[in-house]
Amino acid sequence: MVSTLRFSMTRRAMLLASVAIAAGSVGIAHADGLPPLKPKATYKVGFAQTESNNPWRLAQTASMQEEAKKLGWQLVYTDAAGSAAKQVADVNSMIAQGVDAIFLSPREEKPLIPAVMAAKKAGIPVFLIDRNVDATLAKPGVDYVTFIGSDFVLEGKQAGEWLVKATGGKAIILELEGSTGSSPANDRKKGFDDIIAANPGMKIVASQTGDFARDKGRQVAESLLQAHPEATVIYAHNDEMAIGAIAAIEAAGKKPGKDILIVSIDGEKDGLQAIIDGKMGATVECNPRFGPAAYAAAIAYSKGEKIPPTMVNKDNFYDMSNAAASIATSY
Ligand code: GYE
Repeated sequence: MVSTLRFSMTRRAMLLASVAIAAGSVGIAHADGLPPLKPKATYKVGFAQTESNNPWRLAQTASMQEEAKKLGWQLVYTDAAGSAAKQVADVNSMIAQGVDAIFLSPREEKPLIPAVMAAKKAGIPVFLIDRNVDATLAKPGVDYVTFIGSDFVLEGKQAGEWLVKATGGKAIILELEGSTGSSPANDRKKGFDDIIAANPGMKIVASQTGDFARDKGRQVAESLLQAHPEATVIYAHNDEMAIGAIAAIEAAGKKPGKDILIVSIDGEKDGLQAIIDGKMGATVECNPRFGPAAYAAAIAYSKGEKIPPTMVNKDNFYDMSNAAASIATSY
């Protein structure tokens, strides 16, 4: 009995030691069940993009491609063209092609869970960049390596805080939401709503998705402005929809930036130009240039370095005071 116990403890210790050795050579997170990334001179990696219909996406893709080229890595690039179902199929095709690692910008929080799990099952580490998945269904450090991106709740808060100052706490707000079910749309709404809820003189009278797209933003803003002629503010979850809203305000015979204040998120070139032109009040930066951070995380992971479960980008805030100075480096 005693010897059996001693034997099983010894075996357990040996097992633990072998796991520790394996973890040491392929990454500490491997011990938690994540697939390893073997140290190699060069890699074939996948980047599953959500869509390519705005400057933010194009800048993100360019950054991923440029950095892969610099490192001499092969990049398998896919564009889901705005379809979560196609993005799942894109990830499955990367798995079939035997990529070493997958960089995924999940279009929506829930529908991409099967893709994350399929890659894990196939032994391919996944790095989520820019957008997140539902935290109750998949976990960083367990199902995927890490999430690299902005703090979207904070972005929404910053937009709200700017608005409180700019309006003296009095506003009738129309909200243009991003793609339904996406982490930036969920979190930008949450952060903003929290600030508005704490300010009794501010009210969101309508909130509808413009799918992060310029023309959809214009159309939705047009109908919301008709339904709520008393509105004084438009909060857009990204600059593209804000630019669309500016067109809708002008078409309604009103002055953007005066009759209706606009605050948004991203910091794309057209957004900064709208600030310079006095049509938009402010935009919270959300940096799309993920290439350097994404591949650096993969390299660190391959060396067995401990990767934090979330890696938050440091973002800027743009208003009249710095928009002109920042436009040259924008996208
Ligand atoms: O703000 C928007 C893009 O996922 C953070 O998606 C990103 C958002 C970005 O289409 O412009």
